[in-house]
Amino acid sequence: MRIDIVTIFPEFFDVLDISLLGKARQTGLIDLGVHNLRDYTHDRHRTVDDTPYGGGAGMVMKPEPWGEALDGILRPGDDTPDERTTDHADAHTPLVIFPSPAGEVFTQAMARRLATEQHLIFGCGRYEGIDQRVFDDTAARARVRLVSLGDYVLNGGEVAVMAMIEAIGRLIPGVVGNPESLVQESHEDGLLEYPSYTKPAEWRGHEVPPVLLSGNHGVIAAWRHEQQLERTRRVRPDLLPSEGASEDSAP
Ligand code: 5OB
Repeated sequence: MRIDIVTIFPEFFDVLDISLLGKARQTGLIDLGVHNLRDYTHDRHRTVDDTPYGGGAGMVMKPEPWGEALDGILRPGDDTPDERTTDHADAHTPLVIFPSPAGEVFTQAMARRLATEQHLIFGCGRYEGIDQRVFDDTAARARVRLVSLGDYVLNGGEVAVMAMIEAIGRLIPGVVGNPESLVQESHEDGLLEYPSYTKPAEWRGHEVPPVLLSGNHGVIAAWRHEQQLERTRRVRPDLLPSEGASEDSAP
């Protein structure tokens, strides 16, 4: 998978050289390009923002540097030139993601779909946002999505992009060594994870639940599933299908 990031803080992504995803880059599974938005400005101060039309607090990111940066990344021929047509709705067309609190919420299901893409481009906005015409202009050449990490405030898109790349990257075949470990995770089966224990069997007076020492794999699996349900009911009831939903909503 090719991943491009446009940001005014390129050093922020230096940490992608290490850890699991750093290995995926070395082996060629992930091909990462980080682009400094200021490299696409032409004034002495490398200005990327300006005051909003219509007034209001804060600054808005200017369209021109974004246009030039994305022009270079989306240059025709960069992505399977022979199959390039007017059809933008397939995994061969780059997908441009702008992290935004105004976007659709990022989920594990979205991460799974994004892990099948050939080329993802992340545009990290700062300040109060990016000139709307950047999204409109880009949508004429590529697929564009605004994606939110959740209902809270961040100063910019960088942290959101880092989280998305970690969630997506580990789902690319070969990036995580043991595919079994992927399906056991919280959210992969729609439930939270069961509690885990390792040795010693007793620590500071706390015992490992005896069922886990029983050696009976059927009973252990049933206990773990019950723990998942109990936990999910208690802290994330929103993840469970509500019992009344099907009756209440007549077709
Ligand atoms: N808040 N997801 C939640 C976000 C966010 C703020 C952002 C980007 C993504 O700022 C650009």
